[in-house]
Amino acid sequence: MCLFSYFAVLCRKIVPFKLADIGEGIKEVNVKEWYVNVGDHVKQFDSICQVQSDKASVTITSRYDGVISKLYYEVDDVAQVGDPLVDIETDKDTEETHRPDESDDSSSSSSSSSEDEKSQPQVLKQKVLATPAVRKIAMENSIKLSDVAGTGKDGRVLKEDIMRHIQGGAPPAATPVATPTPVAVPTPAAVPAPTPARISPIPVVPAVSIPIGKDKTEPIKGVRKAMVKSMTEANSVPLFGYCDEIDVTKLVFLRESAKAVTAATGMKFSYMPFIIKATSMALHQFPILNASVDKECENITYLAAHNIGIAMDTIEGLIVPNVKNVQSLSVYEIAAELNRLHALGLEGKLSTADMTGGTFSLSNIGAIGGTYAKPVVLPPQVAIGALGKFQVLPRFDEEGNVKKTHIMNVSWSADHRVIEGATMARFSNVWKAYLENPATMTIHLR
Ligand code: CAO
Repeated sequence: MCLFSYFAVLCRKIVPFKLADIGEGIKEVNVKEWYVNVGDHVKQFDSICQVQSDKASVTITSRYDGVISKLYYEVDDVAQVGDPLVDIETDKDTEETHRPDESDDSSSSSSSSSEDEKSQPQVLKQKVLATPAVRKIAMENSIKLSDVAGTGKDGRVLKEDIMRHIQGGAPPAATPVATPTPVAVPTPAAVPAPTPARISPIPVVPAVSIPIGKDKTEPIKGVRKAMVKSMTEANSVPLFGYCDEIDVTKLVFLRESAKAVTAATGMKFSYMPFIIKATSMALHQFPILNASVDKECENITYLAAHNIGIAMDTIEGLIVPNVKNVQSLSVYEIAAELNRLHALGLEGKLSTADMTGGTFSLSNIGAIGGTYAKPVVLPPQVAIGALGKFQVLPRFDEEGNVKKTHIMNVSWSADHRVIEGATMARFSNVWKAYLENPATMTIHLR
């Protein structure tokens, strides 16, 4: 060994790089994806790995320059806060320049895709970009990710790309990413004549690979483990259920116009932004439904912000991010925020802030199918609504003639310890009135 390398070895030190406290009382996380391998050189702020807690997905970034000498976990393993994630062989200089305001723990950043892409080390840029969930689908279907045309940011392979690959389709032309920029409203003549809403086909879900004739037991992890906890807690709440049918014919036509107006931005404009806004407007009259109760149900807090949680079906399981301060947002702003949450949710990249602080929830199970449901309130919230699918059905008009109508069913559940059935029914009537005559929502516009 030459004198220089001998000296270099002497100066190097192996530092166990620990998983820092992520906050929100999170004690453990699932390791979702490694961005480094043993032998890789990392710099401060380079991404080390992606971890998933029951609240959010977080990118762990390095605090040192050095060489990775050990990974403590495999993908899908559970890592405890405070335990080492990796060993990094650092040199003395690096150690002295590391971020001064932190202990020896790892640093974490709530992920936003753009930040992630910037901070990912060179090794990541050379491989096919995809979330672990997408990799799993590819593996289960014996598909090489490099054979799939990725339509996500920087060529990231999305779930839709895999599905399309399975079905043998070509990738669609690139669509611009939705941003909440103001839209030039076209003249009435430019808006195409309204047509009835189209219900999207149910996507093909790839089969979970279970060997034929053999049982398979696996640990419940990540988002599904969080569901075990939250639903067990929810089960202690006595629920009151209330259902109704809403004539959404006018809303269907309004949505078509909104879609036409915003089509140029590439933003998806579903029924949800109107439904979310109508919920907030009805909550104004029933603040007890936008409230939280303490564990023993001794106190109720009426909440100022209408942070409406939206149940989202993702490959990792059910998540409920929330649109914050709906009371101050326009329908357009709600649509933009919903687009952002939906995109991040499908990528498993929602931040802790997006996932916490919800005050009331909606579950659009009708996007998948069905009419009525039995939603479960998410404590400490006190109410939730489930929406059925929009259906074209015959109904009678005021003269007794049969007319073609768009119908959506709603199923409310409320914490019956603090919410009376009559309150839920009155709230539902106000909400229904807004949705059946969406023009009435505009009289509250500022
Ligand atoms: N009936 C008919 N069509 C519906 C619909 C409904 N209830 N809800 C949505 N659609 C339509 C949309 O309008 C859209 O149509 P276009 O392509 O013409 O624009 C299409 O279906 C796709 O909508 P979307 O699902 O992408 O968007 P969304 O804003 O309506 O819903 C979300 C977003 C996240 C709520 C939904 O995708 C989802 O995940 N729903 C499932 C929720 C769930 O699992 N609940 C159960 C919780 S308890 O386990």
